[in-house]
Amino acid sequence: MGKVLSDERIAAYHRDGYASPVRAMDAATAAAYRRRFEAYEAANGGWYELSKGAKLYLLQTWVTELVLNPSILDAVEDLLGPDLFCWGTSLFVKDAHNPGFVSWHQDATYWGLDKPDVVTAWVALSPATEVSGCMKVIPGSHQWKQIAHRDTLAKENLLTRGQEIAVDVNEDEAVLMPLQPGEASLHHVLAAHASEPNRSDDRRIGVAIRYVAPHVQQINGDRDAALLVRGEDRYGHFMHEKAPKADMDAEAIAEHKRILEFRQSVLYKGVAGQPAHIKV
Ligand SMILES: O=C(O)CCC(=O)C(=O)O
Repeated sequence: MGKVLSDERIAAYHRDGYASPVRAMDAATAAAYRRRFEAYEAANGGWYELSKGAKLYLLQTWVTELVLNPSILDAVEDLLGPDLFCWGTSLFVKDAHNPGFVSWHQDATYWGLDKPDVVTAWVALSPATEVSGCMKVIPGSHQWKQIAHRDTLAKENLLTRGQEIAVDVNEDEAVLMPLQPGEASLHHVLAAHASEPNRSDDRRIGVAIRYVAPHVQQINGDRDAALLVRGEDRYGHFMHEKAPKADMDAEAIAEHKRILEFRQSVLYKGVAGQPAHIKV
């Protein structure tokens, strides 16, 4: 038995490349995070503007609290071990009846990380259902290793480059990962996943948190940065980030800007054009 995942669930994650659902917080707490997200969004020109703020956990304490959520960290520790960095966060918001979708892809494709010991916790702040376009995954696809992707830069695609996996994915094999507010799914950095548009009357709001084991290294740039969220760093591969003392604290804004400029140079290496959504 792990800290929160049973041996069976841990074995299933290693076999299938995902574990879902995992309870991260109760529904009332998730609703409170949704209110904080929507208040910040209202003050900052909509979620689209916000999505440019990858690594929002360096600016907004509600996101910092999410990345430090003990239940999420316990579950990720069961998969990656006791030492954990948060390497990035990304907001995935699909408004009601919005055509936004996510093409089939493997996260590892452009991240430049040299080992697959990277887990995403995707935390639902509103219902993520088949109708609202929850994530779907191909079980076992993390065993495919890295597959080539093509950049579509498609307008309605929420991904950085509109990237899609350059092989036919058999939709019949796909498994949905529906989540209630306060639940999270966990997926492997090589798992092929996607999601359909939101056909529901509510928004589908998710915060994707990327956790990395400290022995992983950035190989697309000289250095990378991450926030140590549990345990120790025995490797020194990442510059240590600082959590914000308060929302939009001046020191945090300066640090966030410096780190994002570097991060974009990694994510957009070799791509022409600059799609709006930075998915890390
Ligand atoms: O929110 C979605 O539908 C897709 C999220 C995703 O691709 C990810 O978290 O890696």
